[in-house]
Amino acid sequence: MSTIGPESVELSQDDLKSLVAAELERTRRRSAALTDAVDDDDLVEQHSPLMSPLVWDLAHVGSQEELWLVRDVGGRPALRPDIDDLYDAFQHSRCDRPELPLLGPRESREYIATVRDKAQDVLHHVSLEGRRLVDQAFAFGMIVQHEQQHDETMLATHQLRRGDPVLHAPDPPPTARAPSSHEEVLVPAGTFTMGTSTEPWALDNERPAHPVHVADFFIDAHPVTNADFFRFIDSGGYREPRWWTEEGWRHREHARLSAPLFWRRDGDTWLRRRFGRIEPVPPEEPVLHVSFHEAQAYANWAGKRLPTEPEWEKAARFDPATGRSMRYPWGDDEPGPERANLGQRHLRPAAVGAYAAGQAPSGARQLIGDVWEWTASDFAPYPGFEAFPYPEYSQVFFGTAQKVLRGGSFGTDPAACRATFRNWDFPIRRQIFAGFRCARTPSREELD
Ligand code: AVJ
Ligand code: FE
Repeated sequence: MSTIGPESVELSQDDLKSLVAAELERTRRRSAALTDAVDDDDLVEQHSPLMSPLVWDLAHVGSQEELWLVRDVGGRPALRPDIDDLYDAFQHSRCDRPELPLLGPRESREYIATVRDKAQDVLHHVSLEGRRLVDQAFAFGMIVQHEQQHDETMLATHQLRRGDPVLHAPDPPPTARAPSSHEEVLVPAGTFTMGTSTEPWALDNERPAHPVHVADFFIDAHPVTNADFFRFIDSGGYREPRWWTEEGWRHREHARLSAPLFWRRDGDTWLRRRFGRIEPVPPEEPVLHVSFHEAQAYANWAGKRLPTEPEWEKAARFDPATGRSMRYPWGDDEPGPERANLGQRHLRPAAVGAYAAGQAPSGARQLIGDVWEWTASDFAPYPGFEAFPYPEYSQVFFGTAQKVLRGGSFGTDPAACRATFRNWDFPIRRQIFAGFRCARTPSREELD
């Protein structure tokens, strides 16, 4: 049986409820680990104007859980209607949150524990039939994913935080063979099914399933590595406006970008800071902490481009043998440690060439996990999109301001990651665990 989502198989209500209860608890252990790792002063401190204090994320996940599970699904009275506004992400920007009269660390922990007890009680008593919000435990799955998304945000706050290391994890398994940096795979032209109408916990922006025709394209077999990026830097990539879009170059100049975030030059080597550790940048790892603009400049320099969202998804889940789109590159089974680097099991991406068991039919690897991958696409609704259950999750972000990222990072939990999952951010952002791979359109001769 699944340990992450209910899949599309029929589970009894009791089995589905035990699965949900376990997922809620597993997720809470991660939130606790991320917030217990530092002291109270650290929890209320703002480590970067881009981020909330950790204590805000903590109470915010409880607040969303109260809103959706306790009040809406459960129809129970509000616990703390007085704090709704404090933890409404649309009322206060991240940089203003430290000034709010937030719950302190102890109050926040008590609040989320009280909400959780009520939510588990609601789960125990509710019928998971008859209402779209609870069908296949959707609202519970949404709240699990929401907390996991904030856990990844808190992990990004940890990465920005100064001071000695407080998080620890083993390194990913070593890779048997380092692939060449020019490996690409050809995905032949044709129609595939993009998005999903059947994945029970898929969010509104992943729906509905719809056919998309994609022309022939090449896509890199693995993400662009630090070694690749050294070459871009060494050949003047950050000094030459011709590789950048106008908007990208303006931003590069304004923000004075000259290397990925957290990198520092030391003599003739690059060092990076990673969760409080200073270390040489490993050449064989996917490049991390680059903006969309840097990714795009690199791709131009390399004579390539970023993949569109349909290209990325087709390379990641289309199986030409059956004509089906799968839940993951390797099939429909849940991710495990041998298939993908997810869930903060490691505190870094794995070297490229890793996770042979996670390879897609296209031949591409490491599509799921390791680093989020910037795509060329704006965040837009699929044909037939319907906001559900609230427009503030996706709909208000549709437009040209946000670029889509795919695939999840080492900090993304499996519950919040699948081949249809869509993430988005501003093209200047670098604190997220983002890298990229390139694509290109084949020439006539290459297709003959
Ligand atoms: C999907 C990661 C862009 O964190 O901004 C969390 C998820 N939405 N709370 C974000 C989200 C509401 C969202 N991203
Ligand atoms: Fe949120």
